[in-house]
Amino acid sequence: MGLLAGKTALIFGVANKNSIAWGITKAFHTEGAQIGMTYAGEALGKRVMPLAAEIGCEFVEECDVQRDEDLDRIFAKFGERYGKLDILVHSVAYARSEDMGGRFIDISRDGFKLALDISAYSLIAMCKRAEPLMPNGGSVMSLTYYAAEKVMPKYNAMAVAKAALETMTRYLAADMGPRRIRVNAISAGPIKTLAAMGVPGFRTLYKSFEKAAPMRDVVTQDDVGQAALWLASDMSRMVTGEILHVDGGYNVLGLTASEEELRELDK
Ligand code: 0WD
Repeated sequence: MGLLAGKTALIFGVANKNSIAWGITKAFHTEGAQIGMTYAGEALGKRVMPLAAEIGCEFVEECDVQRDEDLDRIFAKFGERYGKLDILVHSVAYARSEDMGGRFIDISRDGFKLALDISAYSLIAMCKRAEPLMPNGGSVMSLTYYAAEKVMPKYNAMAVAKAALETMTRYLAADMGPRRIRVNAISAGPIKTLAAMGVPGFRTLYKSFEKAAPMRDVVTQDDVGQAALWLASDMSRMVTGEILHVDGGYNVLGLTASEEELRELDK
């Protein structure tokens, strides 16, 4: 019996086979969950449909998380089809390129609103619709990044969105806990995905991460998938409101130096 046998999961944010959400989807599928997937826009649909077919997923819906009517339709349809929802995954983020990079003080009002709406508010909108489908409790999770905690070059508007997402994780956990619904976030180390490649300087950041992280390795979609599996399963039944770092320990460092640079300290 799989860890998620008998459970249903709705996953937002598979764009292609490199998406973190796809790593999570594969892990859930292997452990027996019934999975529903959504994708943003027709172009991505072409990439997502074959992936859904790979795991025999029959619930694949187009969804722009900025549109309440899309969310209403998807949650209603999921409820009709499966009767309940056990696991909700939010793996969605967007900020305009001009609001990632450049100077922080140049973020526009509209760009700020857009990044916060898509990358953070959407989690509240999803939880609101998921709750009635979780009468026996459930597990909600989203994806965040270290830029919410410490200044990372270029993240600007996205960093603020992630900070909101992390605070929301705690408030949602407190709000939904009495209904046995847990809400957590995974703070993943840098992973080469479509969204990440849009971050100016991502390649440089990616290389320096591997050299400095205590585990001396990069994080993969599958690493995040395994952590998500734990959060989704009953093994984490009393864990809520947490930001779980899946980053090879990078966030504990005060000095992020390569091994070479660390050797310099001995001289
Ligand atoms: O290094 C990384 N890749 C990290 C990503 C490190 C730590 C956290 N994350 C987070 C991201 O910020 C995001 O919240 O993980 C989540 C998933 O991102 P990803 O897997 O890195 O990127 P990607 O495969 O591109 O999926 C994000 C998707 C979008 O893809 P594109 O590339 O088209 O923006 O979010 C979706 C879309 O599928 N998305 C939307 N979905 C519904 N409605 C919308 C929208 N309006 N906008 C973007």
